[in-house]
Amino acid sequence: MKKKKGFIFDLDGVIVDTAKYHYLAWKKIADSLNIEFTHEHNELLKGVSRVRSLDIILELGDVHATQEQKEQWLVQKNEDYLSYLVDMDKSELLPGVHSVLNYLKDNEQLIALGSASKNARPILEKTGILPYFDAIVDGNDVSNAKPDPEVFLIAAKLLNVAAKDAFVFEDSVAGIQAANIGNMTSIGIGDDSILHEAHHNFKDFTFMGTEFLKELIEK
Ligand code: B16
Ligand code: MG
Repeated sequence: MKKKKGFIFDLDGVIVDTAKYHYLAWKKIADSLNIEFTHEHNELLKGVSRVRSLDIILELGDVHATQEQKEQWLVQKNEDYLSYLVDMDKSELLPGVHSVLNYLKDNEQLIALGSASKNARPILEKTGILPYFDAIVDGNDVSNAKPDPEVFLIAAKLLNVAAKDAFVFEDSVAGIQAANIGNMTSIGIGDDSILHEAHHNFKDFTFMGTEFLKELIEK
């Protein structure tokens, strides 16, 4: 039998579109501080940790704050963000996600999550896809943010696959760079003009035929 391959999924922007909820929660903080925060600004926060996201927003408004104040905003932001997730269910899975997971499981491949989010587990539970994952690596497990490859290296290790047998699905530039630095195959999900460093790119999973997955499995 051929060696199993490792398929590593980013969460936000690949499995679910939580960026819209992150945006709403950060916007409340930004508004209260009179900092202009647009959807374009929100792009800067994709794949970035919660702590770093707050720093970016404060830098946008040239606002300086004590550590204590920052901690308070971080708690407030997360509570607000979690309130948007309360009603989350499988209807929030991005197009094609379920079919890809099913195809990989039907073909006995290994699946991991590689996300910067500390809220990853409840999102996988709510959308009903937790049982598909052989390993979960999230913001609670890493100390270095993407483009550092740490999150994907840990995921590959847990799946017991070599970097050359690991395939990473990512929607952020930093995530694609992290996969490339880790010597893995990067597959951009989204706009190929933004994700041009990826080895392969698809607008979303519905554009990725099973032929492509078959090729990766048999590589
Ligand atoms: P949390 P990903 C990332 O998820 C988001 O893209 C990013 O916007 C967010 O700040 C980060 O998770 C941390 O999320 O506040 O839930 O810990 O794309 O790496 O799956
Ligand atoms: Mg992402």
